[in-house]
Amino acid sequence: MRVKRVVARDIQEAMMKIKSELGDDAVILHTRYFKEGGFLGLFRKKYVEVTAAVDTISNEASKEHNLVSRGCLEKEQTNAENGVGSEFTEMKTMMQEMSSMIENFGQTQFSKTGQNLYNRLKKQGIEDKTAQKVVESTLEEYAKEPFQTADELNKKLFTNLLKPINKAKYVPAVEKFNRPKIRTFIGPTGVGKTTTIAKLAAIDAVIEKKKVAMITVDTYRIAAVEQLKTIGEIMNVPVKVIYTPENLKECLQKMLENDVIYIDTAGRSHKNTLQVNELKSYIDNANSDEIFLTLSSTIKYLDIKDILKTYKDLNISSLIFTKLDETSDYGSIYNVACDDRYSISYFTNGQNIPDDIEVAEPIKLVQMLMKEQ
Ligand SMILES: Nc1nc2c(ncn2[C@@H]2O[C@H](COP(=O)(O)OP(=O)(O)OP(=O)(O)O)[C@@H](O)[C@H]2O)c(=O)[nH]1
Ligand SMILES: [Mg+2]
Repeated sequence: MRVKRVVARDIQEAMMKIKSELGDDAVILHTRYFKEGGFLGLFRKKYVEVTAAVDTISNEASKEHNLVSRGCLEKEQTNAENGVGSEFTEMKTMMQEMSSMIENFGQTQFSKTGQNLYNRLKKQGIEDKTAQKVVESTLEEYAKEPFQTADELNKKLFTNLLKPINKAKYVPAVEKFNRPKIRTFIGPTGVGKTTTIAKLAAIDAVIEKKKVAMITVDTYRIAAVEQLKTIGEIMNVPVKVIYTPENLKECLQKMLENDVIYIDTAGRSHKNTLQVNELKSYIDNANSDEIFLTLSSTIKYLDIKDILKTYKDLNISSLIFTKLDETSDYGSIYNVACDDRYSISYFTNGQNIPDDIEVAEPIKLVQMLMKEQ
């Protein structure tokens, strides 16, 4: 096969050139119009570039498809696609394979079982790559030793879902002998920071009989101070209100007799850098043992990623996911758990204090993911 590329002022001139170079049997492979030359973008000339080929093996076949004499671009392309020799057929097959590869790029082709598993994980909002890996390892195990029942398949899926998130298990900070453990809660507005503090403080104070105190630096809303004071009164736990970061440091030094101190902060939009910086100055003065970034499980994964980026310099110890009772898609939590940088400490699943909170065991997350809806 001989291939030739010519550039001309118009299609007729191009055809003439092709004909004289490759003869009557040439087949047009590609046509492109472009502009060139001129001055400051003006007076640019229009050209046509034609790529053609002649099949040196099957000239007989190519004669039937002589395109040059027709001078019609559309027909030329169709005939080129129909092919005039084995090389053209081969080329066409390759092109088809390539375009299907491009279409399926990033998505492995699974068997029917694999596809069902994959769809199930995607429906939960699990990221593409992760879902593929989990399904691949489940299918590999199936290939070695085919499972007999759906139950067995589910068990394998369970183990493979658990593997990447085992690292997300939270290890609480060790209790101090001579000074209180300080636990600070930050996060976007309305996610349930104050309610979560109330739950944990109640467990510590009422069930574990620890000496607990609460501090709020959320003085932007009167209701926020009132909210924590009311909770404190019910649980018989003292509540301090702090107005400046320096004030926080002094206050903490006077509270050394406590076992645990909970610090509540104002909800901050991750899009407001000023607010996040102000929060940072409180954190710098708190010398916290644990900083919990509280997130609602109803937040979209894309937004969660944004929030994590904004809070990345705040020395987060662990994440808390609230309002699990308000969603049935746990994929975003799973995606975060797959990220080595984060551990997850608690899940909350309702408004009841202190009942609706549990330690975020990775196994619980997989159980929720696997629950048929
Ligand atoms: N369904 C459900 N509601 C919850 C949960 N946790 C908190 N809430 C509710 O969410 C609302 C906001 O809770 P708060 O604790 O005030 O949230 P916050 O993050 O302190 O809010 P700001 O201080 O305004 O940023 C309240 O109505 C809570 O009862 C949960 O796990 N499930
Ligand atoms: Mg609050």
